Amino acid sequence: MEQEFLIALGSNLGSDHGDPAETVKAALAALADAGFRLRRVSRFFATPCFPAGAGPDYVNACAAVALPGAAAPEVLTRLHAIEADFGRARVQRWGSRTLDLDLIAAGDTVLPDADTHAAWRALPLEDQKNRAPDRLILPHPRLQERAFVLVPLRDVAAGWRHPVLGTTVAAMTEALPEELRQEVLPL
Ligand code: PH2
Ligand code: MG
Ligand code: MG
Repeated sequence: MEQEFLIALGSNLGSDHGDPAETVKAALAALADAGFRLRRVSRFFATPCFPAGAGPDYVNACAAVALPGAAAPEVLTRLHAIEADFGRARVQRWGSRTLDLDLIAAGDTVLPDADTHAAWRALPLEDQKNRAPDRLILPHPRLQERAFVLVPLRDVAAGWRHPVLGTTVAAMTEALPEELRQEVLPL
């Protein structure tokens, strides 16, 4: 079967396409225009900015997509091109953004290798703020902690199993503290 890519979409500033929700909607159209096959798209959710107080609330969503013949690096290149089209400037880590497209997973691919993946997963929060990987790490090393990723992801890939942790999206979502899950509100 074709590899399936899981993508997280987010905006907390809006863009030429409109407010954050309209921007996320336009981004889905842009993905299709760029050759992605949108297999499943989640509901849109309003989510408090992480870290708290660092900016306006986000609109987040997730999509399960295919890009025939492409592997993860090519997908990432296309996501960055769409972000640039939407006026995304990479100013500050975790800063506000017109459009953020994150590659969360590529089937059961682990990149660059299990040890490096474990090291990034274990990175303390203080270091996370200052250190960004210069290589593609898959699955996304923080996915299991983030309600704004997991709750939308559950709409499109509840049964996807994390290739390192061995748990499904449904189980990872259930494992989140209740108060974090409840902050993620369908629009
Ligand atoms: N993305 C970030 C930083 N903080 N907070 C929310 N709620 N949603 C996001 O998508 C998000 C964030 C960096 O990409
Ligand atoms: Mg990003
Ligand atoms: Mg992001």
